[in-house]
Amino acid sequence: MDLDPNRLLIDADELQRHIDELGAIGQDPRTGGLWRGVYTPVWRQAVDQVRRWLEEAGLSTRLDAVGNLWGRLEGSEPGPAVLTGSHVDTVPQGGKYDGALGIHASLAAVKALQQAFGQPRRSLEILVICDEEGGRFRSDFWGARAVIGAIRPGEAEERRDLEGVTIAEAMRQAGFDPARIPEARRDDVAAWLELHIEQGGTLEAEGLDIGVVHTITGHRQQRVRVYGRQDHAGTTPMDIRRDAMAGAAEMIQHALGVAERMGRPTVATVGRVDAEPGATNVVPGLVSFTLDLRDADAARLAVLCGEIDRFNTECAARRGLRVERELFMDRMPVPLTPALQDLLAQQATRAGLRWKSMPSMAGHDSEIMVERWPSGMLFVPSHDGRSHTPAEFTPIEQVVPGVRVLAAALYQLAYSPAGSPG
Ligand code: HGY
Ligand code: MN
Ligand code: MN
Repeated sequence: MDLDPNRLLIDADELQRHIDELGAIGQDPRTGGLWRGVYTPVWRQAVDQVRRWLEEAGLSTRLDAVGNLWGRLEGSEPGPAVLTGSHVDTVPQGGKYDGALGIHASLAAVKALQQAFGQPRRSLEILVICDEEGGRFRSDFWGARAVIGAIRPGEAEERRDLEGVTIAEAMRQAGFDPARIPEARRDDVAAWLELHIEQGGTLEAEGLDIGVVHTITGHRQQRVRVYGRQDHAGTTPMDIRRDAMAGAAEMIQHALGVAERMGRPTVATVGRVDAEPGATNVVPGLVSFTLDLRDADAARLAVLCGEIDRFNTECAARRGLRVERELFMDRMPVPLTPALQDLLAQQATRAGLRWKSMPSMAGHDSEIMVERWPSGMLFVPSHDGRSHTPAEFTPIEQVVPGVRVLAAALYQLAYSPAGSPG
């Protein structure tokens, strides 16, 4: 049976309440920005709050071995489950829609389907992913990689936060056992769908309601360490210094310049710089900076990364410095499942919505899920194209159409006899 997405009852008031209530957990009162790093007390507070909402909706819940939260609506038939959801963690000073809106939308969609059609044929699960941003450990889609079984042995002991705490230690402090990480792997999944804010300005600028994501950008994240010679700021003449800051500054300017010269959609970002010893009157001996490099085209991404690596080596040699690179993430562009793109587009059309097929310059858990099972993503607009900032906002009247499309696609996958995810 073909479902008219506009006939589903979506509770917009409850949606807005959930956005605001979860959006208050981990909020900085000075800025309104959110910080929910994985395994921190506020992260746990947020997970517990969502768990209560899932249970109020009648779903059975569980936390898996890495702290992903699952809410399950049992299907009438045995077999693989249909998953939907997004991540509960945030970047530092983040907004209340990135990740969270996918969780709220999944819950609203499942509740609307349950109310209208009762028990699904296939089990429907909402997945609240523990860590997508890598904001605390630069952990490369930690939660989603655990679900597909792609966490390397020993990785939890290697990755550290800025205080030097390993993921393994943080897991134990939060009540999880790193030795059980492999138990988080799922092998009984039919499909994954994720609703997310666009985080860019295309949909709003073009007056569109829905984005259907065809490709998720290629993405390299690294820390560059520049070693020089620590010296006195007053007595060391400029011409004999081996100044790590002078080298790092030249490298940073060059990296940003390469992306500017390559033009859209290529991007390069230096989000953090640290200097040691970090005193006003000391020439730093070590400067480290993070580099986030992206392009939706693999060849362009290779040019960007290659040019930057070559320059950093040449600049260090010229200035008598040593340069090292620590890679946190190195991912090629990822196409999402065509059959699920078609399904989302079909539902958006059926709902009378204006939609377009588009790439995502943001990384998402869907790029990990699609390694193992059919996966699709839909976007709702971001006001002013802003995200990763407390200014992040999507008016509820632009959220509800996305929930309708998500619900209608989930209906096809989990209720309709024809629902084959492709
Ligand atoms: O950085 C990203 O694109 C995503 O928010 N993790
Ligand atoms: Mn994000
Ligand atoms: Mn996100």
